[in-house]
Amino acid sequence: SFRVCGEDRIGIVFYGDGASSTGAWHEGLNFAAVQRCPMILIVENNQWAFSTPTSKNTRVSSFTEKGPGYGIDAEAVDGTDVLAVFDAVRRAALQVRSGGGTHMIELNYFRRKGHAQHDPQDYVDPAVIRAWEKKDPLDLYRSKLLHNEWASEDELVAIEEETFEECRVAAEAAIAEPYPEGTEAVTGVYTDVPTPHPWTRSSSPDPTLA
Ligand SMILES: Cc1ncc(C[n+]2csc(CCOP(=O)(O)OP(=O)(O)O)c2C)c(N)n1
Repeated sequence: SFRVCGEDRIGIVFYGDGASSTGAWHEGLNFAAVQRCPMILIVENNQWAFSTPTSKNTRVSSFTEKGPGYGIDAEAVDGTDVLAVFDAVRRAALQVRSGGGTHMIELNYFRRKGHAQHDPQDYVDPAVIRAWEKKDPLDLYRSKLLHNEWASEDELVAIEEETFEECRVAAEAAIAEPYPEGTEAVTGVYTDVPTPHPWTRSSSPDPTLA
């Protein structure tokens, strides 16, 4: 839609390793490639698709192998290294902006929490979770900033406090807002097709009309 609207913008889509095994993903990828969508696909390879390990999710050894089959360039990067991720995304963005079409980046790391709050992650070896604690991307980046004297402890604490406060205010504002109307969910999805209302069933269908 950015291209249709003549906007000089690119899209960045994040999805899980598990999501890349769904049919819709493959159709979407082909469509994006054929349309040369100005888009970066970022697959978060955190080694688990909910409770399914990567070994039972795919036969490829790297999720980057899925890109070339659709004509999409792909590269893998250490997802715990903030600067490496920044560099890969910056290069991909330059390529996409110069008309190179859709690009894929695989971030390799580990999901240290459950799939969602309801998931206690009891199918993962606790020793593995503990081992990955040492590779927390934010902790590693913080250490790098201090080690290279790119920032002082005081500056980092000030940034953390400011960010925490910004998030707290934003969260409170969001919680205080009224729920949107259901019909708003599809507003702006289509440009020239009137949105059918209601877009979901509000009552059970009449079986005599089936
Ligand atoms: C279309 C669809 N199919 C199946 C599911 C069921 N499902 C919920 S979570 C999940 C795995 C998601 O794995 P991943 O994308 O790697 O996310 P992560 O576990 O890393 O959060 C699946 C298959 C779903 N939510 N939607």
